[in-house]
Amino acid sequence: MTIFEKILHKEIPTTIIYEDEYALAFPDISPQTPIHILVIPKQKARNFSDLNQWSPVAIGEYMHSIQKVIHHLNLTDGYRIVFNTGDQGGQTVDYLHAHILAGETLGWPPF
Ligand code: D5M
Repeated sequence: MTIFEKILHKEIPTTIIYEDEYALAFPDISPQTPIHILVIPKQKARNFSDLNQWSPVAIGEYMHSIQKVIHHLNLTDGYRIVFNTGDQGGQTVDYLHAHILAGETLGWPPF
């Protein structure tokens, strides 16, 4: 079981920023920006590519939850959403998660 599934099953404590039927949001343990929140789906997926096994409705529900987290955080000055995917994408935890990065002006390109 991945660390994020343990968080989802409340086996590892975290600070819950937002939770609904479809997703859970909590702070990244190693923040890269002043605001750095992770949003994981309650339905299991290894990464963004695995979403091809989900229905469009289920994908929409997860995206809607991410949107609600952003609304809850009141990120009126902007933000970035990142899905690191696979080895070259920099994914280190094999459970789908959206990074929400905010709180300062972000650089581009991101490498
Ligand atoms: O991002 C995986 C992210 O997960 C990375 O930024 C650290 C974070 N992380 C790892 N363990 C925890 C716990 N226990 N709580 C909160 N955040 C955590 P990736 O896109 O896979 O590189």
